[in-house]
Amino acid sequence: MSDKRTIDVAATQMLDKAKEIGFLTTFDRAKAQEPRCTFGNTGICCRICLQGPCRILPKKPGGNKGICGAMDYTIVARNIVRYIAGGSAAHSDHGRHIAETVLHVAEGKLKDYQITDPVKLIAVAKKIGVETEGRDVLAVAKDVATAALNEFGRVNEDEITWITANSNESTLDVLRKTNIMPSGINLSLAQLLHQTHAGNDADPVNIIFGGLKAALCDYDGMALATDLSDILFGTGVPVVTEANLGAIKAEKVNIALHGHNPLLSQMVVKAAKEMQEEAKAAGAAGINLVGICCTGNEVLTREGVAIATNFATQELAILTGAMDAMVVDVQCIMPSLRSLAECYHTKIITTMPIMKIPGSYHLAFDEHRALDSAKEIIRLAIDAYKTRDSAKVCIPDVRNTVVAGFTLESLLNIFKKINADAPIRVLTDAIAAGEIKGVALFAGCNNLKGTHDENHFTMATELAKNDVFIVATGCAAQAFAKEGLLNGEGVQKYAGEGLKKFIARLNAAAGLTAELPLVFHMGSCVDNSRAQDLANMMAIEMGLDNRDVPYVASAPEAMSEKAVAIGSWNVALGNPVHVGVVAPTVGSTLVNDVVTKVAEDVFGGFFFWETDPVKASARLVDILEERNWKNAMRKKANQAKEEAN
Ligand code: XCC
Ligand code: SF4
Repeated sequence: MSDKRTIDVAATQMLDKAKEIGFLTTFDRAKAQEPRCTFGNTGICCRICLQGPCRILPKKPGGNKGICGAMDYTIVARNIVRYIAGGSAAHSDHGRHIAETVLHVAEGKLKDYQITDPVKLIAVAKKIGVETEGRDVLAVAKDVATAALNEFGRVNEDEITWITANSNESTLDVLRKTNIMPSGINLSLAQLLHQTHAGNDADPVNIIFGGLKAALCDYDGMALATDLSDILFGTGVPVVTEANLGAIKAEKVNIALHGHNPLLSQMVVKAAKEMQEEAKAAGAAGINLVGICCTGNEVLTREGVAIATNFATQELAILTGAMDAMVVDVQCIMPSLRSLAECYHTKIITTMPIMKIPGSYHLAFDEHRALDSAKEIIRLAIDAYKTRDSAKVCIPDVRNTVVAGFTLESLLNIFKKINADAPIRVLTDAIAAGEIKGVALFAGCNNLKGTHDENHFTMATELAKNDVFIVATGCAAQAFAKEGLLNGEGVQKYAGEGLKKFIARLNAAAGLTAELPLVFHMGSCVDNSRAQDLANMMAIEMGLDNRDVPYVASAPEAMSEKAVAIGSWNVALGNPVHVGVVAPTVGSTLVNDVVTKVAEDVFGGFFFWETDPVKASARLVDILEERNWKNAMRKKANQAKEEAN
């Protein structure tokens, strides 16, 4: 664990303040956990049955296996795939909630939601084979939502819809041959829990394949979540806003939208527009919404809401003393928020039946009265504002301009202005010309095993210097937002010559009022599906299998089970994946070799763990160069063959 806590200037100020007034934050708690238990850290601690925990103790007679005889490789494999099950359940349950809402809109049961993007609806319907010709929008929406809900309960041999519709043929071939193509999401997740029950599967490779099947369910759940959220709330277009704690405004009623699910936060955005006067009547200058984690990314992408901060620094938003309410839905919400809020006037409002924090205010969110729920929340915030102690307010004067909203559609719209017939060619031609080396996706969380945001910042600037086109989601994207990489200045400061030229060309064509950024913010964690769509399009345009596309992914500060699931489906779909913390697979050489080496032969994708951000960046650049070089050789060989004929 590093002594330096964060590279974020605003966070540093707040952490100093916390120290001054004696608050212990997640940064202190991370320190308290050191030194870590080596068994847990390397994955060789099994707690799957009540005889456990069993650890691998090779020096003791009988200690080289668990009590049941499970070897290190079985224990490590079981532990890691159970992370995937957790992550996949979270993402897909989020998707199910959105799908259910779309269904109820189509059935006319919900008054506060409507189909906002019928163009996307038709595109999605066509993609998954729902008839659209001459049909009413709501009828199509009903079929699309039903198709999404069918992904969950299917128990027959039929293949899952969204993966099949989105993936390229050669990728699907691999998924089928390796027997990891899921049918239903619930089925695959239940099967994986069954497979890893005590005394069940002991074969690490078989367990990993079960894990990959569950990871594909994670992909499916997030792909449909993205599609249906766009249909319901609109597909984001470029927006200009700001990021970091300086986006919290002393003179306004501040409400943070935190979690993942846009169903409620979208309504809060709408209600806030209508209720500015109520806030003014309470003596404030208005209502100011800010986002944290992926709910923040959702409302940033569609509504231009500013970013307050990302995962590891969520507590610090309360320490500003100016946060009147923090509305949370699901996932990545620290239980510590409530006890911190107690020292201030801040109201923590939980809203979902599966996410409550003892002692916090719970407002049961109901889609049937969504806007009213949102208004109640805003009134709670206004009431809290009235009790705010202005002597305690201390907001770091730190903010950066953010240009975001790059859903794949809005990115392609920019490309279209250069090449109307084949927009994606703008990107692939630049790669072919050697102007840029390829594409890197940065995704994932914060992890206090390292310095907060440091891996994110170092890696993005290193790759930019090496002319890699960068897209980002999740808390990684928020780190870039706070550090000034999501604006035109970032390009001038950090891009290599080739990348600079490429982005300048896009700027000239885009005709936006703001300069395009160094890193293109694609949205929340479920929007990693947008990045995969980009990789799939590149493969088609370049005439390649996904495994050969100059596209890499990285989670420099991975934390959550969801990050493990995302990384795993990236591998299965052919992408090299860097993770900036050492995964608990290293306790078994066999398992570690399977996911870092053998996987490449089978899927084209593989993992590597590297905590040093400079080394990790160099490896990613090497991988892109190797893929480009191999593609060029292949092309040459094909040409020679053709000429010989
Ligand atoms: Fe959570 Fe999505 Fe990770 Fe951030 S990046 S800590 S999962 S909010 Ni998904
Ligand atoms: Fe120990 Fe086996 Fe039980 Fe795991 S499943 S806790 S290794 S006895």
